[in-house]
Parts: sequence; structure tokens; C-alpha cells
Amino acid sequence: MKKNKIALITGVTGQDGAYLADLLLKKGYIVHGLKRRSSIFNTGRIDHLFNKNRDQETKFFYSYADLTDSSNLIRLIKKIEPDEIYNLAAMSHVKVSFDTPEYTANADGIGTLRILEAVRLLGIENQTKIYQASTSELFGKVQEIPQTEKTPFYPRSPYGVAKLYAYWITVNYREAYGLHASNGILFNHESPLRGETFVTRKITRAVANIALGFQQSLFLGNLDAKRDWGHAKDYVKSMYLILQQDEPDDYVIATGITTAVRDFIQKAFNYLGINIEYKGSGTEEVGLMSEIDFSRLEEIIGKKVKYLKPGMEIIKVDPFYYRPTEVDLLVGDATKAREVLGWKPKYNLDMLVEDMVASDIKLMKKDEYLKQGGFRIQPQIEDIL
Ligand code: NAP
Ligand code: G4F
Repeated sequence: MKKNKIALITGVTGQDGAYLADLLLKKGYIVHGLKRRSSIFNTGRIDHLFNKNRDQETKFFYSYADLTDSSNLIRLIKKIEPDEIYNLAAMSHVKVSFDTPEYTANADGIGTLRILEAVRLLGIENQTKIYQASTSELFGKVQEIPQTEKTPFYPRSPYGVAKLYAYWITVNYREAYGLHASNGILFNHESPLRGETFVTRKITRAVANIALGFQQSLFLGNLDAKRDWGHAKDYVKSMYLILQQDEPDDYVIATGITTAVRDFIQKAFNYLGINIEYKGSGTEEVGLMSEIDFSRLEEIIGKKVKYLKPGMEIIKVDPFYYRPTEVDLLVGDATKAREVLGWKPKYNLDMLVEDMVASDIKLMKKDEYLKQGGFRIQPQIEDIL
């Protein structure tokens, strides 16, 4: 009988960890997730994977680990003997990395070294493939448009710089010790499971709350930044494909289309029949509701709307959300991934926006959301797959 492959996913409680665990389990893998200790439950995205009653065979396991703790990682990798390691754990918030630069370097930079060293020390270089979650933040102040695997890097944040170290140490261990270690240089990818403080989810939650009458305005930072946004469900497939290759290599994963934050906002409101117009500039800029198609809005949210009217100012700028150094524009060219991996995204931006807004409306409408004072902020993956 063919043995099930064993995958180890660091950062399994995060957005990508949840989608990847689900994908690999569906492919017949045994999946071990690493999670760090938290003072509250933080397994909302993966709860459906546990066999809570312990009544059936389970293929999903998790262990406590932290990327800042080498002995912990070595012990677990020795015990689990994974065929594939997906290193997704990271302090992944660019703005927060300006506040916690040393921790970010430790977890995101040296954390990657700890994984690579564990594999080398344990002498399992020939049986364990490694995926490193690299990022379009490496391109930062972009040196060419669009960005490819050959575009020079110019990171613009402590996060980007930590990930630069992780990228190169992955390449170095591949060249120096023959590890099957690859970088996926993924552009921004979002979903209903996206963390609530990233701009897309912050917008789709607010759009749902404003439409339902639970929130009056949304404060944001730089509305002009442009990102190449895809769906996380498509992007985790590329991680799997990268590790199925005979040879390790590095790949850009992107949609090839870039959109400004202000246009993402427009799309999210448009889905509900609301049009936004901007007036003013800089910190004085506001976005107001210029037109409302009440029949569309009421049909989607399932209730009468008396609390919204054209002219209401709902988008405001708060410089708190500005970054000391910004990445103005990202747009990737994923030709290599398409040709070598056969990777092609299924979702376009309109489909992504619709998936996120529809999910947040469902979530905000849930009775328990209100009863808990808005505390249940993550949908369960099983609600949205
Ligand atoms: P995410 O939702 O923020 O998840 C990050 C995961 O890492 C969480 O499970 C988090 O645990 C865990 N983690 C953080 N610090 C840790 C530590 N010191 N030790 C162990 N675990 C730790 O991020 P994501 O969007 O899924 O992204 C996955 C990876 O891809 C990250 O490395 C990110 O930098 C990279 N990436 C993301 C994108 C994107 O657009 N999403 C694009 C390119 C690259 P908690 O749940 O306890 O916080
Ligand atoms: O959603 P963001 O915080 O994502 P960012 O900085 O692009 O980073 C994400 O994508 C990277 C891949 O390129 C990942 F490596 C990284 O881990 C993370 O997943 O911000 C997107 C843009 C920025 O230009 C930011 O300045 O939106 C702008 N923005 C405007 N107002 C805001 C806000 N960002 C956030 N988070 N919150 C705001 O209120």
C-alpha cells in the first residue's frame, strides 16, 4: 500500500496555513501543524480539521512550537519526519514590523534558518523538501514593472528585510547543501479568512458593518497604494505544486493585475449597489456615498435600510495607518509559474471581493456576533469552502 505523504506546516493557524492544511488533507496527506501558544483559542480557522470526538482516524495533528525556539523545532522535525515542510509562520504585518523590528527579524529571518538547519543537522536533506513563504514585499521600491524572479529586490520595511534574509538563506542552503528548498514569491493574497488588520479584510468587514448599520465610518491610511491581489485558495495550490517539482527553484505567484486601495473600496461597495465618490486630498480626503441602489442592497443583506443616505461620509484618512516607508506599487509576472508548474488562478479580483464581502455580511449577521459584542471575527473555513 502507498504510504501517505507527511507534511509539516508552520503557521497552520494563519490564513494560508488553514487553506493549505485543507488542500493537503484532501490530497491524502497526513498533516502536522505547528502552532504557538496563545492565551485565547486561536484555532478558529482550523477547528473543523480536528476530530473532537476522537471517534475516527485522524490525519491532522498539531504541536506547540515557535520559530524562535530551535530545540523545539529540531525535536518536532525529528519526531514527525516530514516529506514536505511548508514554512508559513511569520510576523506577517508590514506596519507592525516597524514597531517590532527585532522580533520580526528573529521569527521571519532567523526562524527560516532554524528550519533549514534542523533539516541539515538531522541529516534528512534528501528526504525532506522545504517551501519558504517569500513575498512580493522583497521588491519594495520596485526596480521594474512588472516584477519577475529576476527583478532586483529593494525591501522597504523590517518585515521585507527579514524576509530578504529568509529568501537568500533558503537559496544558500539549496546551493551549499543540496536541500530541496524553494521560495514562493507570493504577491498579496486575500480571502474571507484574511486577518482583520490587513487592508482588504478591514475594508470588507467595514463594508458589511456599514451596510448592516453597525458602523458609521472607516479610517484608513494610504488610499493610493497599489497591490496585485489574488485569492489565497489559488495561492496555496502553488505552494503544493512547487514542492512536487523534481528540482527546487523560486517562483513569482501573482495575477498580473494591480489595483489601488481606493478602487478595492469602490468594488466592495459596488457589490452592494453603493457608489463611492472621493473629495479633498491627503489627510482631508473623504469618501462619500454618492448613489445607493436600495433594492440591490436590501436584497443582499436581507433587511430594510433606513439608516443610509447619499452624501454620508464613510471613508476617512487617519495618518496613524501611514508607514514610514511605503511600497507604492506591486504587480507580478507569473509566467514561469504558469509554464513550469501549470499554475493559473481561478479567481479574479471581482470574484475575490464578492467572496469576502458576502462572507463578512454572513458573519456580521450571525446572532452570536452581536451577542458577543462583535467578538467572533473569523468565519469557520467550513462555512466558506
Ligand atoms: P498570517 O495569517 O499572519 O499567519 C501567520 C502564521 O504564523 C500564524 O499562524 C501565526 O500564529 C504564525 N506565527 C507568527 N509568529 C510565529 C512564531 N514566532 N512562531 C510560530 N508561529 C508564528 O499570514 P498568512 O497571510 O497566512 O501568510 C503566510 C505566510 O506567507 C507568512 O510567512 C507571510 O509572511 C507570507 N506571505 C503572505 C502573503 C499574503 O498576502 N498573505 C504574501 C506573501 C507572503 P498566530 O495564529 O498565533 O498569530
Ligand atoms: O493589507 P496590507 O497591510 O498588506 P501589505 O503591507 O501589502 O502586506 C501583505 O502582503 C505582503 C505581500 O506583498 C505580505 F508579504 C505581507 O505579509 C502581508 O500579507 O496593506 C496593503 C496596502 C499598503 O500599502 C498600506 O499602506 O494598503 C495600505 N493601507 C491603507 N490603509 C492600509 C490601510 N493597510 C492596512 N493594513 N491598514 C490600513 O488601514
